[in-house]
Amino acid sequence: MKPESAPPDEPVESLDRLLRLPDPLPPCTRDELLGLYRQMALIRRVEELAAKAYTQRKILGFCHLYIGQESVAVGAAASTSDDYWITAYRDHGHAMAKGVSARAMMAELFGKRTGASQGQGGSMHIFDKSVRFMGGYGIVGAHVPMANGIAWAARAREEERVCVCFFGDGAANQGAFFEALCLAELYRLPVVFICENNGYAMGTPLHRQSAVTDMSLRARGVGMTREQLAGWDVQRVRQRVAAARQHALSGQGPVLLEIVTYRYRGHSMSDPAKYRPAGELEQVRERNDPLTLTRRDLQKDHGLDDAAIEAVLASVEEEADDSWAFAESSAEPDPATLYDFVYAPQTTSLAADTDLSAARPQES
Ligand SMILES: Cc1ncc(C[n+]2csc(CCOP(=O)(O)OP(=O)(O)O)c2C)c(N)n1
Ligand SMILES: [Mg+2]
Repeated sequence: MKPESAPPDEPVESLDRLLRLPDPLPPCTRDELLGLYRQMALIRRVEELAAKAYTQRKILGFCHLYIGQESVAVGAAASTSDDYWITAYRDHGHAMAKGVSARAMMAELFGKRTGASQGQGGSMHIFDKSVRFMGGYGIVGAHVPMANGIAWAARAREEERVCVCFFGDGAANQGAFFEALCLAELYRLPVVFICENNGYAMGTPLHRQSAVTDMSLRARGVGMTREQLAGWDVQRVRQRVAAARQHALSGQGPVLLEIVTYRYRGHSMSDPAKYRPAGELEQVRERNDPLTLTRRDLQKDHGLDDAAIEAVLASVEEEADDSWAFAESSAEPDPATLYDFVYAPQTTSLAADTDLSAARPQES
C-alpha cells in the first residue's frame, strides 16, 4: 500500500472537477437557524461596538471589520465546528463563529490580558487553540500554506478533521496561494479552501486585480475540485461547506470554494471606501444582507414573529455591551510577558501537543 502522503499515480483526467456531492445535511431546524441568526447578529453588533471603541482610541492598530460577510463564517462553522480553521487579518467573525466568546474577542481588541490571545495579538491575530481556531494572519496569502501543514498533521494523527482555510480574492493572486494549492492537491490533503470574494482587495476592485474574476477557476490549473456559490444565504453556505468537507475527508483531495460576498465597511477602520461606485453598497445591502435574509426565512419557513426576533436581538445587545464592559475592566498584560509567545515551545512528537483543553486562558 502506498503511504498516505504519496502522490496519486493517475494523472488528473479532467481539468475541471466540479464538486458534485449533493447537500449532505438535513435542512436547519427552527432552533438551528435561530442559532445561526443570533451568531451573525452578535458578530455584527460586537464589530459595530469595536468601530465605536476604535474612534475613542480604546482599540489601536489595524482593525478590519467583517460586517456584511457574517453568513460565510457562521454557515461554515455550522458544518465544521470541530475542524481546524485558519484565516487572514479580517478574523473577528471567524473567531467568534468558531467559538471565541464576545468577551474574549473584545478584550483582545482592547489589548487586555483576558483576550483570546492574552492581549498580545490584537485585531489581526485572534487565536484560540481550544476551539481549533489556528489564527488570523496579517501577511496576505501567507497562511494558506500553513493550512496544508495543519491538514497534514491532522491526517498523520488519524483525526477525522479538515483544515478550513479562509482568504480573500486579493490573496488568490498571491504566489504562496498557488504553491499551496498545487501541493494540497498533489498530496490530497484534507483542506477546504474558502475564497471569500468580497469584490475588493483594499481599494482595488476584483476586475482590476485579475483578468479572471471567477476565483474558483484557480482550482483548474492544479486539478482541484471546485465550486462557486453566493454567500448571502447562511443555510446554503452550511450545506456546501459540508459537501466540501465530505469530499476532502474521503481522500479525494481538497476543495476550493469561492463564496461571493461583500464587505460593508472600508478595508480597515482608516479607509473611507470612496472608491465604490455610487449606490453599490446600498444595493447589496438591500438585496443580499445575510441578517435580513435569515430573518425572512425564520418568519416565512418557521413562523417566528417580530417579537421573537426582537427578543433575540435584545439578548445580542446585552451580550455585546457586556463584552465592552468586560474588556474595559480587564487588566493589561504584564510587560514582562512581552516575548513569551514569539516562539512555540519545543515539542518532539506530533502527539505531544494534543491536549487542547488546557490551552485557553480563563475569563475571570
Ligand atoms: C504580502 C502582502 N502584500 C500586501 C499587503 C497589504 N494588504 C493588506 S490587505 C490587502 C488586500 C487583500 O485583499 P483580499 O485578499 O481580497 O482580502 P479582504 O481584505 O478583502 O478581506 C493588501 C494588499 C499585505 N498585508 N501582505
Ligand atoms: Mg477582498
